[in-house]
Amino acid sequence: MTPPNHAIRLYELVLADGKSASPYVWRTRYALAHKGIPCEPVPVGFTGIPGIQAGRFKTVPIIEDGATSMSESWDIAEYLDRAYPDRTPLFATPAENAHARLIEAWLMAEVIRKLAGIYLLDVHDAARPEDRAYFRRTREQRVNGMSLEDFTAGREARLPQVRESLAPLRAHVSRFPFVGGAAPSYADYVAFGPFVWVSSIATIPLLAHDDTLRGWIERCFDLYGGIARDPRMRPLFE
Ligand SMILES: N[C@@H](CCC(=O)N[C@@H](CS)C(=O)NCC(=O)O)C(=O)O
Repeated sequence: MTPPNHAIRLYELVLADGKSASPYVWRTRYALAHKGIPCEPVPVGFTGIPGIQAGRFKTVPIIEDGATSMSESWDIAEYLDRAYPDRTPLFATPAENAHARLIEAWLMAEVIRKLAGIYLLDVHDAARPEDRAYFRRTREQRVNGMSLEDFTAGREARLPQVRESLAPLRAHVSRFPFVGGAAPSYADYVAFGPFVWVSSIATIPLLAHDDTLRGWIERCFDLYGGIARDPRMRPLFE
């Protein structure tokens, strides 16, 4: 099948300054670029999501491709391979899909929770003003009613733990240029999304200046013409 002659519409979660911040949306942006499929980004804030297709979807990314629309980043990635099988595959084998899911499971269990304890208030402060009350209410519910201020208090002292939690990724990319080995794979996009997210909102850098993750992070930022690079990004390294 030839690539679509239309762009796939992608709803992106944007901050007050217009930057797209969601790590899940970034997976999809990279997935589309990987397959060489044009993308038409549509900015939306947290409170704008229920206004898309009469509230059919709860989260972004959401794509619209002709008559097909869907949310959920994994469903989207698998759909793209099904719908555009002649484009570079995201998952050349079922094992690639399974391995990328392991990367996600590790990140969710070991890294993302720790990142939330450092950056949740920064996300609130960077969100569109009209989204802040919603963000605060829903996220404070998720952390057992703690205020975002209390949840992130003393965060500098927890930076060493979150840095340590990235050790498996560090070990892997000191051996291979990408999580996928010689070339970037969907597992790279899953692992890289949180770094774009942090760069979008961080008021303290996540990583030490000499962190060996830097090479891989810069390689990911450079992919596909530097789609995630943005002069408004905040420092990721001390
Ligand atoms: N399982 C979903 C998760 C997506 C997700 O959590 N998106 C967040 C932004 S990072 C969202 O849309 N949140 C909407 C809300 O909080 O109301 C996926 O993989 O696409």
